[in-house]
Amino acid sequence: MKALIELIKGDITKIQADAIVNAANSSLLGGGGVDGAIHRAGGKQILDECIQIRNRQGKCKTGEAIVTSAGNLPATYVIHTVGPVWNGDEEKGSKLLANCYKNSLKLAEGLDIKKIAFPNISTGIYHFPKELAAKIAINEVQNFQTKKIEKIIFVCFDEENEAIYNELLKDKQ
Ligand code: AR6
Repeated sequence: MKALIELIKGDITKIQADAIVNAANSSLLGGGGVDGAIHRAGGKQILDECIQIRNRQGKCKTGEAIVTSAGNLPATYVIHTVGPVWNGDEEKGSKLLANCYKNSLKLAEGLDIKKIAFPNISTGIYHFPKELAAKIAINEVQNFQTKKIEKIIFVCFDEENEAIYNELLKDKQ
């Protein structure tokens, strides 16, 4: 089965979904951008769980994902994944970004999640080119075979990403 794809413009902390994905950094201790917004809106519970995970298994490597509860957010879980910092190496960066989506979806599948929302990972502070990032995100989500996930939402915060996703998804569904 393949999940339905939806595009929303807005703030991912407001999304009612079983899981929202966070574009974190490997420290798992929070930061700016969507990471800052999620920790601010979700409260201390999320950071406490991130610290416990860090103490157990160390930092989160680029492309990998871990899960916490969602504190005060309307979602049930937050899946934290670490996108690549853009350094011009398209091949390596693309693989790592694809891993973020793959590993987040695998985690979600294991948690019986029906609805999951993604931000545009790496396209802010990490400066990954937006169009390339969108192509990778859509490709991974469309190729993901699932028994559980019914809907995958791309939450675009900025107009540029929204326009890119709109254009790329136009002919697809
Ligand atoms: N809801 C949805 N999307 C958002 C929100 C929001 N509330 N706020 C920003 N975005 P970024 P990165 C979009 O910078 O590039 C942090 O410090 C934003 O417009 O949040 O993966 C982490 O701790 C952009 O399209 O994440 C890391 O150190 C997208 O989210 C580093 O930034 C990703 O932008 C990660 O950088």
